[in-house]
Amino acid sequence: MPFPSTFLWGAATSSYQIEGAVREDGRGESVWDRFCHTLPPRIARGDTGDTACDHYHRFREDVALMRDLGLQAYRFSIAWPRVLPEGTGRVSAAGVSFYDHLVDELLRAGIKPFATLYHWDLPQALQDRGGWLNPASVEWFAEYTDVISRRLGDRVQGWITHNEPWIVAFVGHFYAGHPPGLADLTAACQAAHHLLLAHGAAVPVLRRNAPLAEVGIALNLNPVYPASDRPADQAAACRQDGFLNRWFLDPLFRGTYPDDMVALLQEWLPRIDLAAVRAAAAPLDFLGVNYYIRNVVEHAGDELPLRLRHVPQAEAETTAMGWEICPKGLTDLLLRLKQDYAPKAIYITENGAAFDDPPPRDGVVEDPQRVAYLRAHLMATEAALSQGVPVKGYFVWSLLDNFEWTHGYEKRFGIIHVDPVTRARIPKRSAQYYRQVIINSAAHEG
Ligand code: IFM
Repeated sequence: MPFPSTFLWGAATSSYQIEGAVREDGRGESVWDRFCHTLPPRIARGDTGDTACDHYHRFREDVALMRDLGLQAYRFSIAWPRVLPEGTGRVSAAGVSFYDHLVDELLRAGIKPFATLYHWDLPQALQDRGGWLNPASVEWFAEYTDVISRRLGDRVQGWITHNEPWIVAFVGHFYAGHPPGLADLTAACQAAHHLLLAHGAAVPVLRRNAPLAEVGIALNLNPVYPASDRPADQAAACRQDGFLNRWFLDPLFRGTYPDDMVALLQEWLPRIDLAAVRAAAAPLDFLGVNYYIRNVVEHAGDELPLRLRHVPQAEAETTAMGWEICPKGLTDLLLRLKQDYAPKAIYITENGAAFDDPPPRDGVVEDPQRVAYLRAHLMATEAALSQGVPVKGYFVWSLLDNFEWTHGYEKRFGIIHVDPVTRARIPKRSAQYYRQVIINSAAHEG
């Protein structure tokens, strides 16, 4: 696979999924701490992120593993409640120091730090003030961005404002699957709006505090295909694309919400000044693409608001999450992004798969399905690259087996196995494969 020598090879994680140490060094409570500890249990097996991968104590070991893998970049997220335990105001020196040390350790290992500001662990103190439904969340986020980027802006080379704001808005406020656990479409649209405005407020702060860094956002994007060429199915696909993809892409790249979706959802948008979303369109250095699945949809009667049904693909291979494996969807998505939005650059900020791996044997975990998955998706990335899509790098999700939100530790996405009891790390065969890809890519350029 002929990737350019400048192509950046990385891996990604997030704070709540790996750090643990949730009550140490003055860290404040996050919405995920509260969600995990609220009865009845909403997480598989009653798991929590209390200890997770214990990365807070083992980060030096983890950076050494990254260096052994040949990683060139590492995408991690910053836990807002570790930095500002109450969400605003008082800064925790110990919390900031943790990220300071992590960044220095990465740089010593020759690995570029990419920091995500918000990967879902909102301080509970801010949720108690309305969370993303409070218009003040825009200023809260700008304040937090200022505090942490002043401290790390001289060394962190890539900044990502939000990770998957669609999930925060809609899974958190409409499907009730994540905190704050609401089932209210109006609230979800308001949360999405404030997330977009918060992104728009954070970008100039990052420009000021980290003038040499690249700044972007990471979206979960799903290419959507109609199940047939019937006009009703095509319209359903267009609606689903509007809901999942364009609701964020259009504000970020055009400064407006998509007209067709505003018309469809207007009943749920009463308190939103839609025009204000132009503030989300601050120019970005890159778009982060998190790709896992495509959607195949058909029209499903007239129930509101989206009027569609997902059509499972009978022959398709799936991951342990039940997600169809469709590398071609990634190529299609990248080509479409270039054509419709022309981002300056794209990083694949997440891609990877959970499989039911066998236990370690003789110091390795054999995970041939993950190797095949990665190979196919790297080829799909290369196919887009060779057609002119400016993909600059790839971050495998994930470096470590970690806390997969409501699935707890049952679903394992890591290229490094983490023992659930001892937390010992064992690189899987896929880690060896990825290491070889990185070596070959460098060799290719001579
Ligand atoms: O684990 C998550 C991650 O936090 C966000 N993107 C999808 C991953 C797999 O579900």
